[in-house]
Amino acid sequence: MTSPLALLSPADVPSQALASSAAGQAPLAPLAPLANADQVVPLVQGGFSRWVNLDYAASAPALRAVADQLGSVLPLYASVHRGASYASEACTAAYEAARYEVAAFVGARDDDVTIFTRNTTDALNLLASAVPGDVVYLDIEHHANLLPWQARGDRLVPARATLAETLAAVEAELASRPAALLTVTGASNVTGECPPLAQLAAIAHRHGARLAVDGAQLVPHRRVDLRATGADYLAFSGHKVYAPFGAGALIGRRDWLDAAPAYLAGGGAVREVTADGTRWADAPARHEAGTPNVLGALAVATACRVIAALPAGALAAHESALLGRLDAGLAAVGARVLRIWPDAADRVPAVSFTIDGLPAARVAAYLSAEHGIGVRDGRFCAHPLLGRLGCGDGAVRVSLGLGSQADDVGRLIGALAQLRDEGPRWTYGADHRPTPDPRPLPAWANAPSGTAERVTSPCEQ
Ligand code: ALA
Repeated sequence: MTSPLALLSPADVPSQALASSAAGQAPLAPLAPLANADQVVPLVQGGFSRWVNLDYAASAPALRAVADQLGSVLPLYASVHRGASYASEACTAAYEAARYEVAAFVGARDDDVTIFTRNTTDALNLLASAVPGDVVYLDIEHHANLLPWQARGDRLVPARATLAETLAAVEAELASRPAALLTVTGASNVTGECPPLAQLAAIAHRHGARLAVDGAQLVPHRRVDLRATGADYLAFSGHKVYAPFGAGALIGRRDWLDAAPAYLAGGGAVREVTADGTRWADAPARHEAGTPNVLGALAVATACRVIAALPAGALAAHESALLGRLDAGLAAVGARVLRIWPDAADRVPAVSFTIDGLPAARVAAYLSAEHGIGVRDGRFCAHPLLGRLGCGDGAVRVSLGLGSQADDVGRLIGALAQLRDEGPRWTYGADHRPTPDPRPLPAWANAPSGTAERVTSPCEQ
């Protein structure tokens, strides 16, 4: 048998498969080269298909520029802030330059601090450890911007039927009792809807609170400017901005972060340690104990540079054109698209939907198995929101980004129409997985025994 890795080489794909998938791309072709261009995946019925990645909201593919940059750095990779070697000095300079670059990318104020974290969840947990007072949050949030506040016993405001009413409810809550912080998503990871950040910052500030923004789903699609919006904190993840190397960032006001206990106790976070006690460093070092993820931070900075270099408005125009096609296609196949608010004017390209009579998990499995289309299904780590939207059993989410093309949307809608009109052509088990599933995993995905174990996380339910 041919090795699974060889099977996944584009060279092995029948040329008509690539040719047919290339048809109809123009004019909405990828805006920047990706590291996985022309990747193919096996299909259950045999053969291969260009991988149609419609799951950018979970984790976006790496930019080619990011992968190349890390390749250039690796020969001189060394630890930062800890060595006198040429390599260590080069890496330290690059790491601190990355911090500066990320801060500039999000319009940080001169006295803001930028802390490299693992991801958005890590950044928001760090912020939660530093807020000196009550926090007000909504029930539409991803668990990353919900569980840290729930754990502290903070104040939940249920979203209302409209965005306008929700803003009024938030304002009423802040007016009723002082809070230190209002925290909101910049864009819903379920519906793509974007609350108005400048307006929320004004509401928070009117009542003596600060505004934190979960930027995980917003930063990949819109330029977020802390200065211009007045937002006080922004958290985001590298893996959603085409830099999937394990780093994220928290950027914002320095005072709370300088006063907070060190997020992790360890080397690099201190000024002086004696047998009796420790004098901690200020942020960012205070919250970056241990050897930092230098390559991850450089990856984030490189991705920010690539996105910043796109022509003004190009990304939003590209994604909005694709979103328009997606909306129209989903309506044509009878999908029920989830929305939180009828009056949210701005949306990033993440759309969740259900199809009557078809479990979300079955739809997602079918798209992958028979068409090579990757989407996410489930409750998207936003269980309260899915409950509020009447989707306790989950939904299907399609999400796009700068590497998406018109053909991706066309292939999705064609596959859904086929499912509606003819049903699946393969058999699926009670767990909705294709049965049998003859698709080999690549060698690197197999456990040493040769059998890949599939781990199911609660988020997938
Ligand atoms: N937060 C990511 C998502 O919504 C993982 O899919």
